[in-house]
Amino acid sequence: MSPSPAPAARLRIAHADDGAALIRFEFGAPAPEPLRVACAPLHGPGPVETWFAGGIRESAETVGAAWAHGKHYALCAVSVEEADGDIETAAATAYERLLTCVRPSEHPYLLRIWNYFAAINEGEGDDERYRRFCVGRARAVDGMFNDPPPAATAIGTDGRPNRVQLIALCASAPALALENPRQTPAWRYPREFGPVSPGFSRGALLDAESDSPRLLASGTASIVGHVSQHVGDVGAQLHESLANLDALLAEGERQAGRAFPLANCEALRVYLRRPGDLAIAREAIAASGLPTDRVLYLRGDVCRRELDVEIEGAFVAA
Ligand code: 3EB
Repeated sequence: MSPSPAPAARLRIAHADDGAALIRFEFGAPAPEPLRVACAPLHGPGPVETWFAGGIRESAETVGAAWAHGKHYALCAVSVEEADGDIETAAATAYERLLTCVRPSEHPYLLRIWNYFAAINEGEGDDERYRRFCVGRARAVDGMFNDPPPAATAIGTDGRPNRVQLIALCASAPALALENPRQTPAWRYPREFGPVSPGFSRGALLDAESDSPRLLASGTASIVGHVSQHVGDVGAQLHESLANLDALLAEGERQAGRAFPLANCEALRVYLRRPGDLAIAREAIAASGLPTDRVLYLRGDVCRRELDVEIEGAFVAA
């Protein structure tokens, strides 16, 4: 008797174009579509990253919003124009709309959110746009959002300030939120990093009870405790970010009872502040044991101005 095929994973990520995807990220020049991200691709398997979640029961896209519902997972993407560069209000409006869409739906749990907007480091001190964004987000979210917060990324895109863009992976059941033993939880960052602490977890463990758990790593930078490391040295920053990723994967293994080896990376994004750092970054990634053909290098600004690189990715259990 031939063995029965393994049950299909609830989620699968590929760098190929396909209309059947739940989420189809497209990276490139600024454009108003809700899933078009204005981070220029620098190197990698292509400008499109697709997340599959089985059959799509319903999907729609309109001005400033897109959604798609599968069985276990859903996409909700919301873009809001910044009136006169007011990122705080735009962030609050975007999060209000996101929660209005998601909470009464069949997929009320936010597992992972990508936050994109231009000129993230513009403004000084508490006026920095990233810090204003954090204030707007904190103002708009509900109690469920922080208990615990989703895994996330916040990256500065190319172009001039015009809109804030949220792309959220939602689900019918919660994920297991992960923290990183090498890093202070972001919600406990001290006051020096802004008036409100950022609301995100370091990672999310999906389908932990199934045959194919997945670990989604949040945007991971060269931060140990709450302190930025290796300022001015992008190679050392990437090395430290990879050490943080290793620690997160080990934490996932502790919680899931399944290993998440670097070789099982399904997709990794490397955001570089300076395109000229590409060669150094590729060298560090090649030495890490990550599958280099699944790594997409993008131009993007880390929300801490002193840092030059951030990584995020998805890992399948061994
Ligand atoms: C950090 O560790 C880097 O504000 O949603 C990473 C992931 C970062 C998400 C967010 C910020 C966010 O603090 C920055």
